[in-house]
Amino acid sequence: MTITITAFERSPDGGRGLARDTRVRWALEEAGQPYEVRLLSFTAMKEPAHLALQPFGQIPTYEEGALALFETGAIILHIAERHASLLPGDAGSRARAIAWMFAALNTVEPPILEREAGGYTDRGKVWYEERRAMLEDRIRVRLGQLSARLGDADWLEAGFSAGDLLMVSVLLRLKASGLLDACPNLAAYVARGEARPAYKRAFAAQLAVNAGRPPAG
Ligand code: GTB
Repeated sequence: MTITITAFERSPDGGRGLARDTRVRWALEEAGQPYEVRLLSFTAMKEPAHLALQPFGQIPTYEEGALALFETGAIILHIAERHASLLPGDAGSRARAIAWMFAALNTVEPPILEREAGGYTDRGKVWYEERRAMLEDRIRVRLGQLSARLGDADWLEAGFSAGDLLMVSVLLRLKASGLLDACPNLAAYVARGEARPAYKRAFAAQLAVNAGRPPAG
């Protein structure tokens, strides 16, 4: 059955792989699952046809026959549940990998998103620097905790899973910030994720859409 995802027609990041279709592309590549992409303008994302798939007018979405999904966590869990390369078979290990998926999205990503969003919306406000410093402290705390847990392991549990896929995707958003430098094992963890052939294919596919085009916005 054909799988179709949606992505920005022109990503604001100019193809740096930060838009969330990249994580879905990565999961599909790990699963060896071919997929098609429907590119959307910002206008089309807010039109009824897309809102029927994604109530918040965002990308990515996932369509597979009669099934339409939104939210990258749900999409990646759906893919992972069907592919052993993304979730272990043993029930306990599987539950642990899913816990890391939630940890990436609910515990690690929020302050990272807040910092990033503030960079667009809050610059020039009198409290901007103070808030940014506070958010960076929160990020440092989470990175320190994650770094302590990862230690010198390659992945968060016994082998690579959808939990690592989401955690690396979240940490990638910090690459340009320098915040990962304090935790060399996390920087190496991110590099290990980026070195996976499936990630490289996903990154190249989104870059092919955006290369040579100026960032939107
Ligand atoms: N919780 C949802 C999910 O995980 O699926 C969040 C989806 C989401 O944030 N989608 C963003 C979107 O559609 C694109 S990925 N935004 C448009 C809108 O809300 O109107 C977030 C994103 C966008 C751009 C960059 N960038 O250019 O660096 C990075 C990340």
